[in-house]
Amino acid sequence: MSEDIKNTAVENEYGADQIQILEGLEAVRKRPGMYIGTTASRGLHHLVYEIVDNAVDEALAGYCDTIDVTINEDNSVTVTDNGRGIPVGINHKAGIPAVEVVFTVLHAGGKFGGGGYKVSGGLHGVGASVVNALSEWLEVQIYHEGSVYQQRYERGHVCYPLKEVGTCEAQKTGTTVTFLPDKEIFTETTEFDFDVLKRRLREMAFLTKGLRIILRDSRRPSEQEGVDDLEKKQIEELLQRAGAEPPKQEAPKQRVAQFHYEGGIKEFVAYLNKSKAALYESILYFEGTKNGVYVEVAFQHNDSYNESVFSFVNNINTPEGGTHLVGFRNAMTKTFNDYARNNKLLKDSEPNLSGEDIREGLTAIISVKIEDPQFEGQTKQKLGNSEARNAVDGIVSEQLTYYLEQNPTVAKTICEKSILAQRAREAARKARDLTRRKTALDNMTLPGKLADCSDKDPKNCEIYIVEGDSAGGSAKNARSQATQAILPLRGKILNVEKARLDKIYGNAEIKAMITAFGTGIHEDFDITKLRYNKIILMTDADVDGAHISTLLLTFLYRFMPELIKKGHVYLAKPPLFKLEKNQKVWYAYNEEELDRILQEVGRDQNNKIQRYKGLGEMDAEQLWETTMDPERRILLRVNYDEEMESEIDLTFTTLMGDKVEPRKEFIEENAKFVKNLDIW
Ligand code: TTJ
Repeated sequence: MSEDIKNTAVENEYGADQIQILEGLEAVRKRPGMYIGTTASRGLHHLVYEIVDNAVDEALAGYCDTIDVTINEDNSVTVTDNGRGIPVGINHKAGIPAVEVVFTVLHAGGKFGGGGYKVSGGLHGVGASVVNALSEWLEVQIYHEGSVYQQRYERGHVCYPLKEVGTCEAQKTGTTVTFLPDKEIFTETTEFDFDVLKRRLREMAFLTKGLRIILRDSRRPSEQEGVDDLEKKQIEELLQRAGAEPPKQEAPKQRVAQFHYEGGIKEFVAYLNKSKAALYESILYFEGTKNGVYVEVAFQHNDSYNESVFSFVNNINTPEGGTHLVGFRNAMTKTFNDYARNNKLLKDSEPNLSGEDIREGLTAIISVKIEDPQFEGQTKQKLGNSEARNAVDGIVSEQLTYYLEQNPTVAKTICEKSILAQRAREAARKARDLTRRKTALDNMTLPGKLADCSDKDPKNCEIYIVEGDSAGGSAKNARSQATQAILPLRGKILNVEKARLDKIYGNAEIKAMITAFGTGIHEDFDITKLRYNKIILMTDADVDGAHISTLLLTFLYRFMPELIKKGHVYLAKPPLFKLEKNQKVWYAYNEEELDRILQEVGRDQNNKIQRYKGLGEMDAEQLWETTMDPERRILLRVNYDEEMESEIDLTFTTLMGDKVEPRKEFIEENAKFVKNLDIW
């Protein structure tokens, strides 16, 4: 092997191939967006996933059981696996070591080894060479047959031919890659967010049973993504309300997270259901290979009314579903109807259970691994392979039928829940038809409480959803009447996580929002009918306000997710402090800002500082100046990170669910979310 490498050193001059390689990586640097989507924070984190995906492939092939990811002090990242090691021998086609091909030739991933499923080179998979091209420097070490090999690259350029740099125990094998993202490319930020990496790596571990993934943050505590002082105060407040002791002040320590799930997606379902009451103890799990598609499905019902079904192809979330999801739904509907009929749980006179009835309160993961996934649809995110539909349908139908026969108690529980859902759905349909007929007759009567704007072009219009009638009154006086509509809501709105459809449709506040927005909901949803370009939630800057915002967001998320996905939903940010001095007024939106202002104007005796507890303490003029004037206000746009949709679901179910313990834990872990609901 080292013989080969020496030869390479001589031959590795600038040939035609070499020039082509450099042109390829130069193209990546010229248009990074084409390869990683964005050079903002999300693209930065994609670099890590890209490298980790290669190690996960080695785990899927059965040769690696541990992956270690470390954020180093200089913000470079090291990924280590204990696989076979990237081959160091000469690749005959390229005339250079295979490892050099992996890091310098575009789309070289997946060409080695052959067979098996690869998560790298999947939907986002662009190959390790793209990471190399976008890194200030990248180093790889390979442990193989007692030797350690190494190569370094700078902005994609080879610094020296692959060389042997030392020895190791003969049995030790593996690959270590360290890279520093290029500040010339990632101009917005090169700072890794521990929590973002943690969420994705946890998901990867759930999806690859048996694999251990460790994440460490070796940066100095001050540089680690932390919780600022204001956030700390808010968490303490929330925790006290939840009945917990105030948190002890602990010395900062190196952050480490470790994920290892022998049960794989079965444990994923348990994790998603942890804040809910399960309807039965077991989590059903089916696995098999058919038509070359490896299928895993896990599910469990809970007592809620929502469907939380997440599908994956080659470990990548498919929020738009596709053939694998269709196969799953078909199998569920068919198998449960057959069972219910055969066992007389459903009378001959009664109609079939609908798929939705069976999926009420269902938490499920569908994960398929497929060698050549085809993605369709506008955003190329929907799985199109028809063999995936047949594989999932076949495996679930067969194994679920058997399971239900063996477990009649579970079978009966699910059927009974579905029959209740069927009846409630029927009642809801009647209630909805009534409101529909009424609105049709009244030519879309807008809610009485709505103070609408006069401009009729939705592009120019915004609607403020305001907590309480008194704040609503101020907002009505303050607004710019042409473009700003105000809809005051009374008190806390219905928690849609805990109510069935018929009750939800009967709720006045919810009906008011639905008619005001104009879009309809669920299957009737039509974004072209949206009457306002911005939907702005304006609540008090305290814990109750945050709770009301969360209730409103939960409603929007469950009933009109497109509004969030398309960026129409915002949170208004009222100021926390007002400072008066010599007839001049300043507003501060957080404590640091107040400090800064005090620094500027001097900390005098006669400073008058008012801490706003609610919107009601501001008169119309103040409300306009601070929170509603488009020139001066602060709006937080609510984001929807489709890549982590299971985490979003967990956020809502945890914050809105019945169980207190998971909620406390969640608030402690996700302080940032509580402060700025737009961050996940
Ligand atoms: C390919 O087939 C022969 C044996 O080695 C297989 C391989 O490439 N294994 C492999 C690649 N293990 N780990 C990697 C890898 C690990 C990291 C962290 C980064 C990259 C680009 C590859």
